[in-house]
Amino acid sequence: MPVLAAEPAPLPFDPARTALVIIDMQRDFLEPGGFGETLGNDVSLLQAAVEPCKNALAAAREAGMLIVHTREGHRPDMADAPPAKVERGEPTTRIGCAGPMGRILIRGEAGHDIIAELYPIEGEPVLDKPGKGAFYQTDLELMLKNRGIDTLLVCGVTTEVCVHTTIREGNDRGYRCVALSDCCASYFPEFHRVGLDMIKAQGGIFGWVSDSTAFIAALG
Ligand code: C5J
Repeated sequence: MPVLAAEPAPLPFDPARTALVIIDMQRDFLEPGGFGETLGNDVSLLQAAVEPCKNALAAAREAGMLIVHTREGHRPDMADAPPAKVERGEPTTRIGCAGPMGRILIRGEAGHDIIAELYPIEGEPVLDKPGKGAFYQTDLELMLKNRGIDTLLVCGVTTEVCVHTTIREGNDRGYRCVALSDCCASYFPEFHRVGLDMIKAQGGIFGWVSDSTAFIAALG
């Protein structure tokens, strides 16, 4: 069985029981001119994760692993958007408002879609999630159960929000969850660094941290 070099300890994993989960690599978060940049963020910080993610995705495809893509967003009628989520932030840049690439975080809008570099191919499920975690109000757990998955390699943005929430949710459900550090990113480098430290602290309190190079090397 391949062994993934990881912290706090190496992790043996069976590729047939491991899923690559790519969180919210959406145009609005990553592209210049998108919603993230409109809020004053430096999107180049997120762009740094694209190439490593591309490499991990290619290796996972080659290995025949389950690959799941997620998108954060809501129905156009916003019936699934909790008022407590919608009412935050400046009134003109809230969920559902007109943004540079369509309505912000609304399904079907250009900015809600996944960036071209990591676009899903046929057979790769795309989960639309209304929350930060990929398990909340989605059929992710059912998909993983049906495939006998026990390990999740998690990539995407942002490290401290949707990646973290997904890893915490997965850990509580009994999955071995690994953040691939160079495939994740944050608008706040300090949050990225500390977010990864938090996962692997105390003997791996809710997961492991590895990177794309170690993953590709483990697959041989
Ligand atoms: C994600 C967010 N994807 N930061 N969303 O992390 O609101």
